[in-house]
Amino acid sequence: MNVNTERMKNIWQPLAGGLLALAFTACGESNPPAPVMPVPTPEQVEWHKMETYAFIHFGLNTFNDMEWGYGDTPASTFNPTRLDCEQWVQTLKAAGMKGVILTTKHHDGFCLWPTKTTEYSIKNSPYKDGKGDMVRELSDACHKYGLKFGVYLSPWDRNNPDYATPAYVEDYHAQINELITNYGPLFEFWFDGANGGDGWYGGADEKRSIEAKTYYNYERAREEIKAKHPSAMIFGGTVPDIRWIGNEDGWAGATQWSIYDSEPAIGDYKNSAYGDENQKHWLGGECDVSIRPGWFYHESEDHQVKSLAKLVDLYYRSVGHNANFLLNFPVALDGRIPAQDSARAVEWYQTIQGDFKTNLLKGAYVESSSRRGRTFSASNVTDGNWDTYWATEDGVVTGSLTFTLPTASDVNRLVLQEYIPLGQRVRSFNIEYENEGVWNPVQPVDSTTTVGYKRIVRFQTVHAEKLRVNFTDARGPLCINNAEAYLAPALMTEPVITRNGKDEVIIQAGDSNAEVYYTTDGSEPTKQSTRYEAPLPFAQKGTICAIAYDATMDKYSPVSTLQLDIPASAYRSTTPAEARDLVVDGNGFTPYVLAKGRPELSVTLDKSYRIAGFRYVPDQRRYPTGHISNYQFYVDGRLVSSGEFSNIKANPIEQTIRFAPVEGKTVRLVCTRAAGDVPQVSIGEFSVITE
Ligand code: FUL
Repeated sequence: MNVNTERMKNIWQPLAGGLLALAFTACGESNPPAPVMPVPTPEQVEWHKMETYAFIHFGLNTFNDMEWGYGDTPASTFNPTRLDCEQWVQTLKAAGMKGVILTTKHHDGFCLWPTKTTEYSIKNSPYKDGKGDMVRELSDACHKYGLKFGVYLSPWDRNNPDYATPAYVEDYHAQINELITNYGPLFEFWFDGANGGDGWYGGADEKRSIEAKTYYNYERAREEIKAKHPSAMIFGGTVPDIRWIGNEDGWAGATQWSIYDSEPAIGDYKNSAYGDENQKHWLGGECDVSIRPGWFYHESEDHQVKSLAKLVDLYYRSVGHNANFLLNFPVALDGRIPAQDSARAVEWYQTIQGDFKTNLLKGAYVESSSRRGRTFSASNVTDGNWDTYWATEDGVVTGSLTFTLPTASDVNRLVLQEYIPLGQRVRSFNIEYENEGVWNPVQPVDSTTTVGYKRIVRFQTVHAEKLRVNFTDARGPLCINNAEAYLAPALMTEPVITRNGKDEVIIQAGDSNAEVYYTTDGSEPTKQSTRYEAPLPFAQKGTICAIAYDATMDKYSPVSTLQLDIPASAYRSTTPAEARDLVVDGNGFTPYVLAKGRPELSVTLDKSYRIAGFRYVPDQRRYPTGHISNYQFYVDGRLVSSGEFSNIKANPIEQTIRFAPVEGKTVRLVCTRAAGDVPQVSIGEFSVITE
């Protein structure tokens, strides 16, 4: 089926539903509301229902401590010794994941299955003496444990000598065909959008440009994939079923339409976090994020596994914002998901389950402001049946649902779902609660705009006898199929520690009721440690550890740690001079924009140090000027390091470069290339690492 036929199917299916509705009318019931276009295919609806699934990044990069291999790393370096796909799948299952997507080939071109298209694959590695096949092993394990399986196949290939010519496109399509033919049902096919241009390309070692919209022939790929896997969702490319949410941080906007345009999809992700109700195509949002800073495993990030609080917050800002959550697990060199990552993921899932343990609307009495006949009555939103819904009459786009709780309870979460087979409608709503006969609005954590497949609203705990949801605007009659309310236990978030340009350490707790305690010697703080009251002067090297403590619940947050190198006051001057205050102020949101013709920053320190590396925090603003992708670093005029900040455009996290220590007083960071070849770059933060 081509894309257009498929889209016609989207239109006809709800219309066929309309015919069925006539039958209802004959029995004295009302018609279902007409669909509000666009609507999802049944396959897209099934995908929405998955909510959380996992990514696995594993390959040659793992063994070479890289994010974007250049395509020249020998296949012989791929050598996991204790590889166990069943361990991955058991972990992911215990973390509530419904499926897993494997990087079968990343940008370096190395294939994790014995492909016929290239020698750059697992068959030329020591793993199982070249007889291994990771795609088979993982798909088998998924099958065994009941997880769905999907593949990531990078279109950009830095190894293939034919890249950028028609011959590579044939190889690429042959790879797609091997994957769709030999490994059982796929739920998702991931086309990555990255292309930095340069690569090894069989020894050519050059930059190659392609026109991504036409070069890969995504339309043909779609037909081939859909012919064998009709329910597989296609991510990326020119004819996708779902869309990248536009960041690699794992969040979707609080206003989040599953509507967006797919032409031209490539590169047009500016408003993707929010979707656009005025566009033509149903494209649900997928939030991808790694459980660590990088997508691939790096020993240096062992201490940077995302905190429980961070992951829980991301759940609410992805699944709770009408998007799916794709959480990445970097597999380590031994071939296992590291123990602390597994434990964190399971702890995360248990916390989410704890938040949604007892539905306070179960058995509630539900009244609606109006309804569309008996079939579409308000009680449908609490009957646990996804396919029954409360609907309003044609032309009625506002309305309310009032729930009388079986017993008055404390409550701080509300889950709402729209019946999306008929389209996404709700534009805005608000929530009120009644206690002792008085109605008041709840205080939500973020805005109450769209609903879509699922909206979870977090609000400050209230004691409620009744709850009311007022739908204040919609694109058509309301169709709400589910409502649930919960009391989620408090989760103590770890404090955020920063040092500003005046060399003061500032520690902020996530919860305003919490007390903060800290240490400056690297030891774990408790409530017996020093209590944080005001900014703490700290013009020296050291380690600050802090915890939040809630005295009423006697509960600690996880510990946060900040390693501090030489103070801002040691950065005597910079060239350009105006950069100084911006790049050492501890705030990546206040960047210094480098001059166009001369993208470099020089820093003179107060004295000579043994310099062992540097840190560069890219511009953290939502629309950054640009990031350095390739750099040179000089100490006292001597070039000591040069290279690439891989994947910095999509994932602009702090970049740490280390080298053998050199004595020096002046350092210089030169941008030799901007990520995405933009005309100008900026620096959020810059600091040296001293021995
Ligand atoms: C990006 C890639 O460049 C990263 O390496 C990673 O695979 C991520 C999921 O997509 O675009």
